[in-house]
Amino acid sequence: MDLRASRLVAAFAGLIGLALAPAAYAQTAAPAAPAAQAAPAAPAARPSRPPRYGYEVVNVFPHDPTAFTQGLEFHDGLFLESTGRHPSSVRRVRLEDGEVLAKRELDMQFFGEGLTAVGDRILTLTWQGGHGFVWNIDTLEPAGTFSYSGEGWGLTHDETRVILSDGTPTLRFLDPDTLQQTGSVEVTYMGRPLDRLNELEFIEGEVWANIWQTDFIVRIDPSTGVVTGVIDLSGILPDPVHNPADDVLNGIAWDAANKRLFVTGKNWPKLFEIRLTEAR
Ligand SMILES: [Ca+2]
Repeated sequence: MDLRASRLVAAFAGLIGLALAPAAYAQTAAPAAPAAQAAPAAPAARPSRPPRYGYEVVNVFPHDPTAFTQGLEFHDGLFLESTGRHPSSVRRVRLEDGEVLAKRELDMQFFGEGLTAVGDRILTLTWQGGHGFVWNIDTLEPAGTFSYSGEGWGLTHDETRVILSDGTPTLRFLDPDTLQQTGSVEVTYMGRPLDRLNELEFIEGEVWANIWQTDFIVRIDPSTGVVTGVIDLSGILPDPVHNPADDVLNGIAWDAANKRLFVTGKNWPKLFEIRLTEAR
């Protein structure tokens, strides 16, 4: 998916921008009531605009600038990271200096995508073809495969479910043992379906998702799919990137024990610990 048109950036930015401009919001008109009807129907409630957050950089760490980051998680003091393109890989990465401590490469036919760690297993996706891989979390030895329909983009998990994004507005829920789909939810922003949900992270009851090719992360209520907040990370990477359409924000990791939030991007030379600033 690194080859798609960057015009999609403008599409999402436009969607967010539209929501910021009340006059431009096109409400669906309620059907006109017959003239004889005494009590007019109440106007349809407009979905409220979710709060928008900024950020502060707390720490900056090195990140492999050749890592086309697809999935990122914090586990037991280090990062687990999956990368795309060819060869794709799954990695164990030291926080402090970005050193790749261990790496396994996928067969050249696969384009790596999202990652999540469940118990002693790492699960990773591939973009097209429905091939999922299971890895030993300590050794990165291959430990199995699984399959799914459609595309694979992002992965995370809550207490009982693996959560998968596929580029559409749908988040799928999988059984963590069988990796079979058990349900799904459609993600909406102000009542409209929101697609291009990419890297995921489950944080304190919410699913956070990078919107592909944008500087936005959305906060999703997984029970309803409603976007309850938008984080604007514009300007976080001061360095120039080789290819602005491809080298985009992607990678969210949450250190639950210490409540630290990390973000990076594809081929970014830096990884950031950030904290959110007040909603605007
Ligand atoms: Ca993640």
